[in-house]
Amino acid sequence: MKLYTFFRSSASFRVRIALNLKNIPYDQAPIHLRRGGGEQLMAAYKAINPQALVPALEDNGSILTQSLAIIEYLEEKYPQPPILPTDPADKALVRSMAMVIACEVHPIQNLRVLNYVKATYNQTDAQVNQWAQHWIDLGLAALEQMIGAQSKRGKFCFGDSPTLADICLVPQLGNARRYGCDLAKYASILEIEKNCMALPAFAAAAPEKQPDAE
Ligand SMILES: N[C@@H](CCC(=O)N[C@@H](CS)C(=O)NCC(=O)O)C(=O)O
Repeated sequence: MKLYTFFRSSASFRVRIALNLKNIPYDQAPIHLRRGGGEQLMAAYKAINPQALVPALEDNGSILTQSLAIIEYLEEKYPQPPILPTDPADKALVRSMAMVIACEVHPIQNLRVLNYVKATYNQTDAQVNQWAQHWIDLGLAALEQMIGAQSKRGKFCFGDSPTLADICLVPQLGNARRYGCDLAKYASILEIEKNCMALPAFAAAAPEKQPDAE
């Protein structure tokens, strides 16, 4: 299995966590998102992922893109340990928490979006950071409320073992700090992050632990 990844990419971080949780060995093919204008934009990588985004996973000659699709593929192929609950309502809840991050927050503070906002609307770095902070804050506030509102909260977003929700949440917190968000008001989220990072699967997937880390 080969993961096209960038150490600082939070979507790649998600897949690295899932691979580690399931003890799946894999090789890394680093794609630098800034070097030379961005290796993701080069023809060689666009042949792998026409969206010019990391991650992409190569397995048995197939190339998979979109971190959530990749993680669900891993969940089906390697069901142990599970990262989704079995009850349909619980599963929908975990997916909805994951999607707060993956569908609503992350896409609008992604590198290409921020670059576009900056260049097209002539914004300063401070203004662009403010944009990122706004959307991250909105999502984290909702997630903090969702975590507190359900009865199955344990050490993690849902229950006492990590799920897809934690896999999406933890990498997003790195982005939140990078853009200067104040996380102190999210007590549950910070406690969950601490519990996740105590697990080797999360710790080993962290950006600074990757071979391409700068
Ligand atoms: N929805 C995609 C998002 C992938 C994505 O946005 N990746 C970012 C890094 S976290 C990227 O490759 N950005 C390159 C760019 O913005 O040019 C997924 O979950 O895989």
